[in-house]
Order: sequence, then structure tokens, then C-alpha cells
Amino acid sequence: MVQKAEKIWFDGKLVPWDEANVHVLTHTLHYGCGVFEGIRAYECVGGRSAVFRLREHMKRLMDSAHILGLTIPFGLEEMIQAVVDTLTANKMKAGYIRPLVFVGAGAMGVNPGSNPIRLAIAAWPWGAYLGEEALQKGIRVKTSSFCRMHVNTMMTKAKACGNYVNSVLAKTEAVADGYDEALMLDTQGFVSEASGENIFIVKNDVIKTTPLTSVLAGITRDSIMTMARELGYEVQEQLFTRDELYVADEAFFSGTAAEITPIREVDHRTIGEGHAGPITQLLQKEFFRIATGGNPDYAAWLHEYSI
Ligand code: PPE
Repeated sequence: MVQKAEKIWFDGKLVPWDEANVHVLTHTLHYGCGVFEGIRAYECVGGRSAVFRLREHMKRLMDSAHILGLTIPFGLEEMIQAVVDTLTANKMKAGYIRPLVFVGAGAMGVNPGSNPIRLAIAAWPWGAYLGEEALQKGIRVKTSSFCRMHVNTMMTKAKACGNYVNSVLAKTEAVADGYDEALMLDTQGFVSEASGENIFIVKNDVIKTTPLTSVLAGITRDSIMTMARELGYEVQEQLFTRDELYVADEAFFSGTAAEITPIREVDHRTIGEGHAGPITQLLQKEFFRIATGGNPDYAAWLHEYSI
């Protein structure tokens, strides 16, 4: 269950959590044509708090809406302020933030027409996405029977609500089969991404991730590539196959919710030593140090606020 907060920002106003409701004929509820974001705020050294890469997330929200042809009735700066207002109204020093742009009620039929475009921003406390133990020990993964969408089937660069039907199918199958997460291949058969995470592998100290074809342009993915290069590692964006993953020295998932989650097993093959490898651990440590304000070189990634 989501841990309830006090207020939700809804179409320009902070409303009580229980009153942030919609009509059953809300267009997006029927056809999935909406876009969303997942953002984290961390409590920082020195008692302040910061939203991690807030501007980049809100820009991606605007891009996602643009791809779907939705015009958000709020500007970038207004939406950035709305996220901060949501956190402060709920006195949240840390948490997960979920902005959602959706097509409201009005006309029915697949054409959204002139139905209102609405924006809600909720925030709640959310610990480790795949469990605290997963961050340390790593998770067990299964290659999904579901492929990630072809680039002309769904718009994979958009963080679109409807895209997540594919994620839900893959994730529920993986969990029902006793795994922690699903790895999806693209329609050509190359490794794509997980239900809510990008993937990285490490081989002979070289870090590799999938290029931005069928995958979401993860902001954590981008942060990791920047950080890793700064730490002196070679990072490649290249297609790879599931058997290249099987023989990797290390592998991990990245995402706002999942942060950096090591992968210890794929399709019953142990990855590396079967626990978080040294490069994964180093990147995890550096990621949390940056997100909590411990590395001044990355101050530009943090949008500070105080409660
Ligand atoms: N791929 C997918 C499909 C995806 O959903 C996410 C985020 C990523 C990659 C990583 O993107 P980024 O967060 O910018 O590094 N998934 C969000 C939703 C998870 C959920 O279960 O809900 C998230 O991590 O917030």
C-alpha cells in the first residue's frame, strides 16, 4: 500500500489526498494516452533535502507529452515549483514523486479531441524498489516471454502510461515464476530493458548499456554514464545479446525507483560472483553520495529545498 501523504497537487491547487479523484470516463483511464514521471528526493548531508535531477525529469515529461501530442497547460518552471510545493506541503524530506499528465473526461472514442489535459503530482515515501536486500545482494532475473515494443508500435521514448501494459505483463509473469524482475528483449532479439529499469553490464572493466532505440532514456542511466566516465571507466552504448549478459562480470539495473540494483542471476545462470561486483558497488556508493549532496562537483544535479 502507498503510504498516504496529506496533499496532492492537482491542476494548480494542493488538495487533500482523498479528494484527488477523477471521473470513470476519464479518457486516459480507457485508452492509456497519458504520460508520467518518477522522481526521487533525498535527505542530504547537513539536514537539507534535494530533488535529484528535477529539471531533467520535468523536461522529459514535456517531451513525453509532446510525443503523444498532448499540450500540458503548465510551463516547465511552474511544474518544477509545483513538485517542490508538493514536497513542502507534505513536509517530506525524502520521497518518491509522481507527476501524471492525463486526458480528462469529455468526449469518448479514441480521439482525445478537446478533452482537458490535466496534471496531478503526488508524493509518498518509497524505500528500495526491489527490497533493501536487493540493493546489497542483487536480484534474480528471467528473460521475459514478452518483447519490448517495436519502435513504431509504441513510442518508446515517451514515458507513456499505455507503454506500461507491456511492463505489467512482463513483471507479473516474472514474479509468478519466482523471479524478482523481468528482462525484456527488443523485437530483433537484443537486450532492451526491464519492466521499469535500464540495464548495464560490465566486462573486463568496460561498462556497456543498450543504446536509446527501444528503451526509455533513463535519467539514472545518464547519471551513471556521466559518473562512470568521470571515474575513468570506458562506457559503451551498444546492442548486446542475452548470452553476452550471461557471461558478463557484473550486471545491474538502473532507475529512479530501483536506483542501482545488482543482478546476481539471469535465467538460472550466475552473473559473475553471484553478488554485487566491485564496479557496481563503487557506482552505487558514488550515486548515493551525489544524490545526498556529498559530492559538490554534481551540485547542479540537485534541486535543494527545505522543510
Ligand atoms: N525504463 C523503464 C521502462 C522505466 O519505467 C524506467 C523508470 C527506466 C527505464 C529508468 O528511468 P529513470 O528513472 O529515468 O532512470 N521507471 C519508473 C517507474 C517505476 C514504477 O514501477 O512505477 C521509476 O523508476 O520511477
